Amino acid sequence: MQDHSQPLLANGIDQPVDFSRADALRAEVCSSSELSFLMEAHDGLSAAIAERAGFKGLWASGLSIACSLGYRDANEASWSQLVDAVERIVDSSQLPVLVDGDGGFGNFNNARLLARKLRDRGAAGVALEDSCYPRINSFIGNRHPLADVDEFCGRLRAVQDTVAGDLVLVARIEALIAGHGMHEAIARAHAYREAGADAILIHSRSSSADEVLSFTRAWQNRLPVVIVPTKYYRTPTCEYRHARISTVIWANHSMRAAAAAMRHVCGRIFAEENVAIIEPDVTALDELFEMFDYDELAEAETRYVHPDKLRQ
Ligand code: SPV
Ligand code: MG
Repeated sequence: MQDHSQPLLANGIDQPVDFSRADALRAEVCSSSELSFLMEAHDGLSAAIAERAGFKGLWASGLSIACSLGYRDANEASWSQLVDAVERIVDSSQLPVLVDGDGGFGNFNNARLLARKLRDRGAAGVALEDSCYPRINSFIGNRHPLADVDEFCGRLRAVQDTVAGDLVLVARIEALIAGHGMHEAIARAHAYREAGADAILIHSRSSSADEVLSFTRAWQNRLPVVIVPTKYYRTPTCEYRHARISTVIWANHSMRAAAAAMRHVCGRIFAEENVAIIEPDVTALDELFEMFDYDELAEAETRYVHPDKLRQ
């Protein structure tokens, strides 16, 4: 198993630096006074592309990873499949990765096992939501049973006792999703802070940011606030700065972009029975070779392969 306490180059070569990816994520989510952004990734390619776009951190989205595997976001993928996907994301960029851990795949014991495995694969943080196993994507249907507060606090405490300092722990509140209102959301935020969370993710399915912004006014940044504006996407980002929100997660947009692009390209190729027409729409092979540093491989071959056997 690789030691991920230090960042890695995309090709897995250690790079000496003096802080870990968890430190980098903590700086983004917990310490920075600037608004931070985490970009969704669901595989190595999406991670590498997000890094090149300039993002400082990644969100390993449960929805997007499930979609890319052909599963529903309903705990159909197992915790070990999630951990495997996260490893590819981690190895394909140097960015800190906050992993969507759903509810932790069970009770406190499953949650702490998941956290330990994510830490071992190089994740920088895990977000755990106060849902019941099996859970379903927050935007589907109206039945989202909330976990008992004390039981969920036990999950958070178990994770902190297992990986304290090695992973940033984000407690995600589903009270607004489940229709329980602001009072319940704030009460849960207090409880999760007591239980050792490093940040609070307040989730909302509203098409306006009003309820998230009213949460931040009541919460007063007792812990940093993370939001996911998938449904209230029209809100200008300056409103989040004004509300002193810590971190915005763009939660699923690379996966949705990929789905749209694949649908377009497949449709055209099927109709045309030819690929000439879509060549300008697809990434050049040389760009992909450059992204994954094929030059490094060629250079390594000159050191490790007998000169007579080198590829021309
Ligand atoms: C995910 O990306 O899987 C999330 C965020 O949990 S959302 O789908 O918006 O609930
Ligand atoms: Mg999710």
